[in-house]
Amino acid sequence: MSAQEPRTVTVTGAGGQIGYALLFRIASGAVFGPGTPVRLRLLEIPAGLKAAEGTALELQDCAFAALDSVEVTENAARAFDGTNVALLVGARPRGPGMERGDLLSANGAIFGPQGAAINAGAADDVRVLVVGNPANTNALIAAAHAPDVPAERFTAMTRLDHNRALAQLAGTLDVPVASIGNIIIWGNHSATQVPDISHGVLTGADGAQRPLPDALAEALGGAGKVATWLDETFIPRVAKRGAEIIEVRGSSSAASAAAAAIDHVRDWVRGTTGSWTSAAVLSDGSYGVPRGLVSSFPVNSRDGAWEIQQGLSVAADVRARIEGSVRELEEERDMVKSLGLV
Ligand code: NAX
Repeated sequence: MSAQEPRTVTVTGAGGQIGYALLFRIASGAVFGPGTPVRLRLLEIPAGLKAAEGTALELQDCAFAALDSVEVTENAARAFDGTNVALLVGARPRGPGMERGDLLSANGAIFGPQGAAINAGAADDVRVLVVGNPANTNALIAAAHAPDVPAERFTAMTRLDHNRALAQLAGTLDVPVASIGNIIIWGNHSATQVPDISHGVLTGADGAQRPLPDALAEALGGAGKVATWLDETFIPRVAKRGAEIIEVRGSSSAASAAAAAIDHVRDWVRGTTGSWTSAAVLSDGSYGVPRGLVSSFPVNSRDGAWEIQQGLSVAADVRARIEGSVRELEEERDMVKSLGLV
């Protein structure tokens, strides 16, 4: 691909709040760089079409040099035809009295047909990021309906959790976010997710690097304090940040979710350098996560493909948490299997 070749990006749920925060950044060149023209396809259901059309008008009014075209549609075949990047944001939220099975079933009715439409019409290099919850299992459902697309092209977003963890650490240590690297989110994008700082690295202004646990021990007053801080403050704060945002803001995370989606796709397409990041990708059995689940791992992106960072030691307490989160993913997978969705 030359830098100038137009790229087609499909965003589902384009009339929603994440869509509104996401589309302008894609159109401004934040994913592919300002030199690559972008064709946007906005997929919505009838209830969201007007909002998406309004967003499309505003996108035109931004006169972004990188924006080649915007099209709004409620037709999945049209939306995914020739698409290079599909951001599956629109999902069915959990309604009052809805059980997990009902939620998975309602989302199966969305992500199954969208996976099939991707299979039928997307570009050969299509990359899919599922944002809509339950994101990991929705990615599994979409992949199951796209047998001709390599399953590793279906990913789910845990970058927001990763970025939230970075922000908490930077605030606690009073250092720039960019000075922290190699933290990890393992498992499911849910309250069982496992933020892990044990391999984290802090780079000082002089370029010297030190282990993040050592820096935390110094800041908090001893290694024993770090363990308590991780258990009682850091992990719950990161895992429950979504609820905190809803409580304070009055609605769920939107701009930060959009920024994380941009980070995920940009790194996937253009590569990671230095630190690894976190993404929910197809498990190849690494770290004891059963093959075939879409689970969050430490990942690097090289030549347009995610690779799971290998060879990291995992402490017993972190491993126990990962097993809990993976059990939840297995339960979700078993449920969608029993519902005939995969
Ligand atoms: P909104 O309710 O604002 O927007 C969702 C939009 O999707 C609506 O306009 C709706 O009409 C549309 N939609 C529903 N079904 C569709 C379908 N079949 N095809 C196309 N469009 C469809 O939600 P928003 O705040 O934008 O959140 C979207 C999703 O992101 C939710 O599932 C939410 O739970 C999830 N999130 C995931 C995060 C993550 O880190 N993975 C974090 C943020 C967010 O909570």
